[in-house]
Amino acid sequence: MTKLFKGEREYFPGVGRISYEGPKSDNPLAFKYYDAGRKLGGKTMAEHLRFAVAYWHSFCADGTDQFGTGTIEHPWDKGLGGPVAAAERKLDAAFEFITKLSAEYYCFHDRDLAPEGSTPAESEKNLAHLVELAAERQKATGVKLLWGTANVFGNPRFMNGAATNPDFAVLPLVASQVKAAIDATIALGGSGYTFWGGREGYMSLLNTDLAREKEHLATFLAMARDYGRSRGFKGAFYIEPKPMEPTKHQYDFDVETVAGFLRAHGLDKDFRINIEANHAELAGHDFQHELETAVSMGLFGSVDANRGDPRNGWDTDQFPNSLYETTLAMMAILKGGGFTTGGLNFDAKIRRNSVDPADLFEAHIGGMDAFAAGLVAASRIIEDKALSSFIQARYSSFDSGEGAKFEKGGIDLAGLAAMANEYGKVGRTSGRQERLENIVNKYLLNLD
Ligand code: XLS
Ligand code: CA
Ligand code: CA
Repeated sequence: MTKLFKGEREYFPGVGRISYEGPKSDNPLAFKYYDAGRKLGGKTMAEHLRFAVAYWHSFCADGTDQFGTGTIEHPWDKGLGGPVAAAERKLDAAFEFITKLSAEYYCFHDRDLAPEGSTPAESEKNLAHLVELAAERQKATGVKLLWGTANVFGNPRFMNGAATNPDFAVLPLVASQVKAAIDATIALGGSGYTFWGGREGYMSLLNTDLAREKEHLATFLAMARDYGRSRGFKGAFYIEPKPMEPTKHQYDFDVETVAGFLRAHGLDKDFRINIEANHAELAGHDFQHELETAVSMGLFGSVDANRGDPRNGWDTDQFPNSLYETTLAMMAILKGGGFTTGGLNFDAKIRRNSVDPADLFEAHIGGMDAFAAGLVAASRIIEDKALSSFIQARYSSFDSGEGAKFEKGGIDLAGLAAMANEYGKVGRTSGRQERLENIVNKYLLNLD
């Protein structure tokens, strides 16, 4: 268990360490289901779930949207000194929050941790300074970095793209940020480094050389990979798919698209996929679909745990709360062998009218409980072979005889066609979807 971080000032007074009180507890600041040390299949809940707090939503965003200014006041933003001093206070607030929550990991963009300076050199200096302080706090508490990333989408200089910008002059600036963010990730012992291509896409094909931009992206990713490896980075590089927003079409559209891209450019050895639930929704897929697709291709890496709203088409980044969805997600993750470098990063934000500091705790507690419940249901479904025995039986005609021969590529089309008369009339076999759906619910109704 991590030690509580006590900075000079307490930013979340009145909230102590969040602990497990069980499903009957009425305490909004307690876990009802997430019991970090509880073991399932040889691993504790904490080891299975590897929860991370997202620095940007939790400590930087203030509720600003297109229609209004900030609503959430961060005490660490106010005080003496300039933006670096504010970043130092924010770091203390973050470590206080993360340790009170008993999360073990966090994730950041370079610009969340440290403010941009007036030159690239000054930006790098700011980041290096905050990294040094973060390393001290990590050491004092045992909190770890799940992954780092560079914000190469926010500044106006990236409005036409970052690594895919039509103007070469932008690329060195992208490189300086990515290089510094990789260095920061290595210095903090991060187990992953993420690329989310916020501006890597197009707004209109009328002004875009799509083929050239995709080549540039691959070249840049290979450069970043080579740099990280040359500096001793042993973790995973992740691509985070998102189909649209802010661009009309992003090159990292969904898992299948990213997998094709990685394989086409020989990047699939070093890169894995970081799957966000809300982005799956925007791509018109279920979260489970994206996870299963990545697992099926050996490319599963990490998860941005949140939810979207199925009734609208933008990235609402809400905290996950559906036990059904977390169960299906954990089934896919466990099927893939569970997390190695990755984890469940709450890339989620409280609503802009959730203005009390307690709201941030309650949001995370709900998300952690939802995934803990999903983990228990999923591991029992897997252990009991409640669904897998059906699936196995469903494909059993491929386990032996001509079916097995087909799977191995041992039959040609004419040979297969010649069997048509022998196989004769194929009967109707139920897919049993409703029964299987009821089975999933049965496990959810029997959580303890
Ligand atoms: C935005 C993305 C972003 C990445 C990290 O939609 O989710 O936050 O996770 O750059
Ligand atoms: Ca994300
Ligand atoms: Ca999102």
